[in-house]
Amino acid sequence: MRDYCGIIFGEIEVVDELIHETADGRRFLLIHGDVFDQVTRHHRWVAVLGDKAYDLLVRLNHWLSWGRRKLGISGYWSLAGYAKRKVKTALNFIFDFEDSAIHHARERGLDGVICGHIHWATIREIDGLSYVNCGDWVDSCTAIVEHFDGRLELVEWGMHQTLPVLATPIIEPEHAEA
Ligand SMILES: [Mn+2]
Repeated sequence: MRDYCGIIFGEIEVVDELIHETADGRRFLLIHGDVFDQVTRHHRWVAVLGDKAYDLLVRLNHWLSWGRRKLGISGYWSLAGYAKRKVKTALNFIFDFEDSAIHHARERGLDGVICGHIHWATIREIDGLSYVNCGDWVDSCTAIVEHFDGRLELVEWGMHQTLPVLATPIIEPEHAEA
């Protein structure tokens, strides 16, 4: 997609990254996040293998969902999500990714980072900065919304209830004055 950077479709401009200021004055680095992924950066073949495995899990889940519906079990359940929660290496990968993203945001003097890439939705505080991941729309079906007061919330498609917001607004003195 980087080949399309700079292209504008109506009100939508394709950019590599953006500094987003929320309504309450917090500054976030808005970025896809692959730059924080040591695997895709240094071990291309592992990334390709992982991509194929993920595709397979999403496909298997399609049949599993069908079976669950036939059995009258309601609600969406993600096999890939289950695998990610259970496999220690996957969790370590997620934590390394989050740390790398937060480290990058801190170096740039920002309040946090909003990214995606790893298909793992969350809003967390890490060492005083906000780590926000929108997840994905192919399996977990999650997104991040900003309320008019600047509060960020993780929303899940098809769920009546939304996940609790773990990020508390951080207003730095310099932003409060503005
Ligand atoms: Mn990606």
